[in-house]
Order: sequence, then structure tokens, then C-alpha cells
Amino acid sequence: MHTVSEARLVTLEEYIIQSQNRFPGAKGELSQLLRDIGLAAKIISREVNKAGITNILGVDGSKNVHGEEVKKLDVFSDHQLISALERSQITCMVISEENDGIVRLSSKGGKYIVYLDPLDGSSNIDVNVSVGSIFSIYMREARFDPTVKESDALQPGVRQVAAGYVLYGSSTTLAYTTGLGVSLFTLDPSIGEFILCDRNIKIPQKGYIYSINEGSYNTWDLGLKKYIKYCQEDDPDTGRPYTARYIGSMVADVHRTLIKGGIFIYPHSSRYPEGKLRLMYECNPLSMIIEQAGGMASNGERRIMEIEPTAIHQRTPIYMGSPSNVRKALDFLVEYAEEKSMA
Ligand code: AHM
Ligand code: MG
Repeated sequence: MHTVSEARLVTLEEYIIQSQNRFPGAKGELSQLLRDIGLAAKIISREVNKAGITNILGVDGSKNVHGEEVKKLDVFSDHQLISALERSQITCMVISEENDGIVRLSSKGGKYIVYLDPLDGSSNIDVNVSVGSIFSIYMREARFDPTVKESDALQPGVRQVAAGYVLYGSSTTLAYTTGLGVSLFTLDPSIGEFILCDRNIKIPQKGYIYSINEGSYNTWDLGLKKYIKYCQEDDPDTGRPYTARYIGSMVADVHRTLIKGGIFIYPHSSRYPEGKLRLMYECNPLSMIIEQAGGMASNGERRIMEIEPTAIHQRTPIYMGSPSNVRKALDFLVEYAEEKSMA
């Protein structure tokens, strides 16, 4: 039986068109691009959900239970997203975690450059834990130069025109921003549509969850060690220590941080001197989402989105989440900066 509220459901497609109509001069290209990503996300979601049956544990090219050749899901996701972007002919270049170099698309005059992490946290797939896709969209400045170059893509995160993620979790959630707040959608598998859940989601000013791979404690700087010890003391507001939550899929950890507040950290360490996560297709897009929701994202010294990139796959440390938590963590880093390398 259909309820009255179902009659007012807004799909991703409708929402994108409504949003575009607010800008009378808009040609609809960015809208098309977002719709393409939405379509690829539905296909990836379907495959992720049947990962057990299709034997994604096998190596690329192995056979599934039906005797069919399978691609590893991260390769599959990469192909789906890139072919969706190729179809609409408005993207000239894609940079993806799955490809060492830039991928030039056939539309050389295409306005947009898209960064992708097609399936982040893919080691979690084997154990049925959430994974995600991340995207970050820039305009190509040298649009009339016929040669599309890697240097066209080296723009700081503040120049993103849109960014977002898809989380394949207990349900499939899509979040995106074009710089006017963050909208959140949930996939209704019965009708195959993303349905609008929140037009302008805001992160709590302060949260009580910290999220970091604590197994690496011995490799951290003193300031970070002290900050995590601070999180484990009773908080004056609640009289209790913070809760620790770490999924090991950045999209899932950042999504929880967006909804519940708190802090997500992947620091630099003696093991990863530059941090582990990638600036262009992990940290910048998720920082734009978090900032648009009222949060903060820093590399420990400066705003993530102001970092001038020098390489498409470069890494960065990241501290992101509720503003009150991130500020506190940064205070600890400053306070112990002199003793950086101390155990
Ligand atoms: P991946 O791109 O190889 O999937 O690695 C990125 C993932 C992030 O999703 C997650 O935050 C991080 O790696 C977890 O790393 P670690 O296992 O070192 O905590
Ligand atoms: Mg990744």
C-alpha cells in the first residue's frame, strides 16, 4: 500500500533538475555529469550487494559460481564510472585510483575533469563491510587547448565545482555538494532510484567519537598521542570518555562522522611520513562535503582544500570532522610540535 508521504518522494534526477533550474543560465552539463555518476553508482551498488555470489574474492579474470569471468569489484567500478562519464561527452579527463596516469576521454573539448576513487576500502569487501565511491569535479581552465594535460588537473580542492561519495553500506547512500550545502540520498532498491533524505545536512559542532587506526599508536607524533589520551578521559560535557569507532573504509568513517559528529584522523606517522590517504580523490572531496556541512578538514597545519597539489596521486595526513573536535586536535599538535618525533 502506498502512503501519502511516498507521493512526495524526490528522486536524485528530479532534485538535480530542480537545483539546476535555480540558475537560469545553466546549460545542464554539471547536472548531466552528476546523473551519470548516480547511474554508475546504482550499477556498482547492485554488484557490491551480490559480491558473495559473484566470487569477488577471486583474482581479476577468475571464474564466478556461474562459470563467468569476473573482474575484481574495484576494476569493475572504475570501468562503470569511466564509461558513464565517457557517454555524456562533457568530461575530458579522469584521474582514478585504479590508473597510474590520467585517462583522456574522447571529448577533448569537455569542460570537466573528474577524480575518482571508484571503490574505496575495497579490502573490506571480502568481509562484507561497507565500501564507497568518491568523486571530485573540476573545470578545465585551458579549455581551448586541444591537448589535455595532467597539469590541467593539478588544482587545489577549493576549486572543486562539485564533490561527493556513495556509501555501499546497510543501505546505499549518496551525498554530494556543488558548494551550496550537502544533499543526502538513499537508494530505494525496489524502484532503483536514489531518494532525497536531507537537502542540507549539518555536522554537529562537537561529537564524542574518535576514529583512527589505533594499532599504529607507536608510529605517531607525541601531540597526536596526547590528543587520543585526552579523548579517553572523561569529557566535561558528558562525564564519559569518547567512543572509538574505526571501520577502515574512509567513506564509511567520514559518513558516520558527518551524521554523528566527532573526528576522523589518518595522520602522518613513521610508517607513512606523508599520511596514507590520497589528496585528490579521497581527502579533497570528503573535505568539501565536511566543510559544506559546517565541519573542518586540515592536514595538521593547513586547510586540506588549500593545498596546492604537485602530483595526481599525492598523499596527505588528514584531521576532519566537527569543528570543535578538529580545533582541539590541532591545539594538541601545536602544543607538542617541538617534540614531534618523541615516543
Ligand atoms: P584503499 O584506497 O586501498 O582502499 O585504502 C584507503 C583506505 C581508507 O578507506 C581507509 O580510511 C584506510 O585505507 C584504512 O587504512 P588502514 O588499514 O591503514 O587503517
Ligand atoms: Mg581509496
